[in-house]
Amino acid sequence: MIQTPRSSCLAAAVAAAALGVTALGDDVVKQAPVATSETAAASIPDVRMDRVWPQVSLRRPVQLVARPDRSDRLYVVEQAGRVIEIDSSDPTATGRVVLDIKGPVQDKFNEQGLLSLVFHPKFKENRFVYVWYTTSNPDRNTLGRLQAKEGAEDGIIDPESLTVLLEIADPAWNHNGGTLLFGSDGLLYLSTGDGGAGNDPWGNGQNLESLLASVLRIDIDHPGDGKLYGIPADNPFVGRPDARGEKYATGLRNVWRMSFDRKTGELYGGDVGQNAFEEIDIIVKGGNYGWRPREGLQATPGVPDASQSSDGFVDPIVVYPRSDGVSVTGGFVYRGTEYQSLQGVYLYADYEQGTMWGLRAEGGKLTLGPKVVGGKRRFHLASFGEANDGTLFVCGTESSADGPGSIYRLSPAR
Ligand SMILES: [Ca+2]
Ligand SMILES: [Ca+2]
Repeated sequence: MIQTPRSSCLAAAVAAAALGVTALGDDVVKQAPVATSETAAASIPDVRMDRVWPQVSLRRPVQLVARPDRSDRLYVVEQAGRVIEIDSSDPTATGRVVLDIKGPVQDKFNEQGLLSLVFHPKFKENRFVYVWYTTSNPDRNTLGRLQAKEGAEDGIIDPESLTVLLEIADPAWNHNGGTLLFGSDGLLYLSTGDGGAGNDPWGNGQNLESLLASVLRIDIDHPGDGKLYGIPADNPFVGRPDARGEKYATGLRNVWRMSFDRKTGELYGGDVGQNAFEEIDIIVKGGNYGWRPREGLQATPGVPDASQSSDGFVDPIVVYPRSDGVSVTGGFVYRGTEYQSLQGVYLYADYEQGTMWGLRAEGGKLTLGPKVVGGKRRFHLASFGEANDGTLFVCGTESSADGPGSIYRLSPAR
């Protein structure tokens, strides 16, 4: 059953009512069964959320990352500037603090803090991790590198090793991106926000000389030109005097979460909207995603360069309006081997409403969905996370943005 984003919430409520389930109650939102004529490969299953590691105490968890060389270790980023390590083989794990950089991290306003962490693909050899955070005096968005310890202190990340690799002046407290990822090309990808405020008042979205409102791609292993990183020669704007070579894609308002599809290498991003539409984008090299002239597929009201036209802009593969949510949390394409029915489904959610959707796409085009697959009412779904075996999790807070933090494991509902 294909549902449009606009109708999906209502359809979910109707379907839940038909099943005798209280729609949008505290429990996982139940869905009507998919049509039996659909094959597993061409359908989208409902998704259940099972609470895991309830004894780990978390404050504002915003990301869950797998340690590449230890499949039994998950790292959870707390927004204030801590990282909690969980022994994922132990259901009664309590977690341990492996990093505390609350000092340099500025966590004053809702969208500030330690926002992302990524392990170097060769972490086992070099012990490097990278962090993206906001800092103050003056306000900056910052990419830092840290090193983890070995031996008896294995897993502990040394705060004294913090080295700042890149800083971007930040004109406002909101819209700070951002996800750090390594591509299969070994390069570091980073999403930045447009700077903040409303209507992109500094015009960063369409300014190729700004590192804001972008996905950046840099070579962390080969520094050069007086920087602590290198610029890949095949980045799309390299050699242009009117553009920053770090830019990989532009015209993005605030990609909070993005991920690579392990199988296809496609980069999926959830670009948080302003007053009207949230969007999911497949982010390609040199792509311009239209902010601020466009929000989703519409001309942005109240800006001088508003444009309905998609000329020169890459359209999102999915948008959803304010009636369905207010802040998109981009997720992952499921590529684990445990659940065949979820294979190839891209999951994403709304941070405020806790609704979760699934879709299928091929070659950058939507092929099925989106469909409401579940979620949890009043759960603030900050991030999805992917274990080394492809198992997907979500983390967030209960009841409010400052409520108790929790983690759920995802699986097909039946
Ligand atoms: Ca900002
Ligand atoms: Ca856009």
